[in-house]
Amino acid sequence: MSNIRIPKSWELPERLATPEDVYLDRRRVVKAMGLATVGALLAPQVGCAERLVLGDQSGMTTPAVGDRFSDLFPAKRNEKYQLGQGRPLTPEKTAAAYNNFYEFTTAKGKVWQLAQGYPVDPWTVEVTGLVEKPRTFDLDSLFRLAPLEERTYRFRCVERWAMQVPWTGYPLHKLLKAVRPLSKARYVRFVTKLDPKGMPGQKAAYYPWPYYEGLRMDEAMNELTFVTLGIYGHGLPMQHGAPWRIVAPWKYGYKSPKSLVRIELVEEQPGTFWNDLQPREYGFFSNVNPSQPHPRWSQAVEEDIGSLEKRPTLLYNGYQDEVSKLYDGKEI
Ligand SMILES: Nc1nc2c(c(=O)[nH]1)N[C@H]1C(S)=C(S)[C@@H](COP(=O)(O)O)O[C@H]1N2
Ligand SMILES: [Mo]
Repeated sequence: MSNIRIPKSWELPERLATPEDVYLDRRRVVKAMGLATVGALLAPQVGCAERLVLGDQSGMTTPAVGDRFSDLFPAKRNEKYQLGQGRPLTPEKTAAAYNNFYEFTTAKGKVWQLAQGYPVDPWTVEVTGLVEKPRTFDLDSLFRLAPLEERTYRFRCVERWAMQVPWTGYPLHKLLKAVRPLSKARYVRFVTKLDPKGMPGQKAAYYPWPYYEGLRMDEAMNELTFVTLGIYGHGLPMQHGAPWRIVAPWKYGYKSPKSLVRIELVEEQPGTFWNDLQPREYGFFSNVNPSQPHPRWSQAVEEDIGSLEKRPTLLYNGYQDEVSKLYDGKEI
């Protein structure tokens, strides 16, 4: 749990309150700059001009692991995972230039530049806790643990933007089975990279770094939950969470942590970064649900970051066939 006091949303004028952010940050900005300039700085996050990518885009989509695993890409597409309803694939550069990765910056349009060149090789992932065979994976054992496949998934951020991208990887249950979970293990806790020297956003000390997340064991073992090593047919560029991340496409995007270094199998429900910061706004389960509004905005509609089309949000982001069996409707 963090000990920081987060000012409540009613303590700031509504127009300064932006999604998935901490008001303390705003207050500092307001104080430092004076109110007049703040409006321009805090462009609305849904439908904003940040998506226009200007200037030099070289390296924007380059895999952070370089060509080290290029023999594994592109992986064969698993046709079971269709976008449905005529949804188009998001253009690669649109997805690459509009990111949430607070370790680098809260400015979505700048993450790719600040993240570019971040070193991810060597990298290790410790899988530990309530398991028979705790194990530390290096990049080779992680990338080569199971055959890679490509899946096109819908992806929905709690801030209402949505995209459709092809991820490459394998189901998380393959990684978890390799360490033999004990029956006592009921939750999985994910811990990501801590490096305030290399990740400029981690200098913002009021966030409880490193970013951490969690899933219930049955959610982690679900076929959809994906160890994600690539996107658009190649390794992940840094801004998408290289060298690897989780993708859980029926949940809001913050449940898909990037750049993981440790997985712990635990008995009790673990804390999560956003739930600890703003428990009123971000639950543990955080399943996409059009009829469960966020305290500050409706979730009924989403906006596609590629086409800018607005469309109805789908329960479980459209993955109800795969996941509704996990829930009794009370989870938030
Ligand atoms: N480590 C880490 N993982 C993270 C985040 C973050 O700030 N740090 N942001 C989350 C949020 S809010 C979203 S919407 C997705 C965005 O993924 P993308 O930038 O690849 O689209 O990453 C998630 N994973
Ligand atoms: Mo998000």
